[in-house]
Amino acid sequence: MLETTLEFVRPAKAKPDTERWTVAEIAALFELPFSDLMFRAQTAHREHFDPNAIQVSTLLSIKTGGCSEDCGYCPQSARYHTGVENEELLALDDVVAAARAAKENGASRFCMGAAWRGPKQRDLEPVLKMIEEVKSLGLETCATLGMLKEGQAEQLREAGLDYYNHNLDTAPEFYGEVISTRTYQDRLETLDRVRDAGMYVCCGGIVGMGESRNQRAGLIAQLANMETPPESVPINLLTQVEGTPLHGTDELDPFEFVRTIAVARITMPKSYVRLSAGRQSMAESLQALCFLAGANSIFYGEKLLTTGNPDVEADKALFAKLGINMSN
Ligand code: SAM
Ligand code: DTB
Ligand code: SF4
Repeated sequence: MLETTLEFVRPAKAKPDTERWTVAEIAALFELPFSDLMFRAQTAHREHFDPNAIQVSTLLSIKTGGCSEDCGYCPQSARYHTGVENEELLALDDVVAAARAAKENGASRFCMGAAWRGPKQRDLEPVLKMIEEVKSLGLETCATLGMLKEGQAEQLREAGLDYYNHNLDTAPEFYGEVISTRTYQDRLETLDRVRDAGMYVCCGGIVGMGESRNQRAGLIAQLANMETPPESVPINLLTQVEGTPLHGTDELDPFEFVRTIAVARITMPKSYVRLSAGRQSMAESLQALCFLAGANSIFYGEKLLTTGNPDVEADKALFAKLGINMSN
């Protein structure tokens, strides 16, 4: 059974106590002088990765808007008036065409996102077909469809899904301020299902939602203390969308965002840390600091799900300036 303390919600499979990061230890990393923190992050990064290689994933919203959930940051919730319309599931041909274009632009992974609480069986069938087709193009496949019920992860795996994205979003004690329609434990259960089915886990969160530094440390602790930390850790900066409850939240100091990336890198040295939402509003210099802090993955392509992302030409130019290669 899942055990809950205020500070740490124990997943079914957590690291043994002796190997666990405490929230206090992680908070102490956040407190380091910036240069010392960056040095530690660089050292960890270079032990496990080519520091000049970045993995690129392209995202496509296969089912946009009209979501039943109340995630306070999300423009796709049907509860908020954000101008995002409730659309039908995309047709297979459109998804394949987008995946082909992503591959031509140099993406190695294609992520399909759906604004669902979780897939119903009749929703899953067409998505399985999409996964098969995208996989057959020679791309890695990723999907983010919400909570999975028993047996669904296995079906996704069978269809050729490599990664499943499901975020914890924030620390356990801040979570209730942001979402009420699903619990932290619900999320951990889906993550266990993904793991048990043999897929790679993509799991991270959002910062800049008004959480404290200690709560940012709490999110990182949850991720780093999984028995096997997620292979891919997206760190999203809240993209504030008018009409959502979190619109108008105080902006996070950019150095605090860089610190969060560095702390994720140090505590999860073998994971890909993805500089995710929020890149469009970041200067190139800030993105470069994030790469120095150990971010080695991005979303690549003009759109995330409903909001903007830098265009491919701008990213290619930035990579050329920094001597960064796109890795597989
Ligand atoms: N509906 C599914 C779910 O919630 O699991 C999948 C899609 S959902 C949009 C995927 C993730 O996108 C969320 O868990 C959240 O971390 C991130 N996200 C959504 N809106 C965001 C925003 N405005 N800014 C930053 N990240 C956001
Ligand atoms: C993740 O952690 N970030 C991506 C992906 N996983 C699915 C989504 C970001 C969404 C930003 C808001 C939008 O475009 O709707
Ligand atoms: Fe729905 Fe996912 Fe948005 Fe939450 S984050 S409202 S579950 S689409």
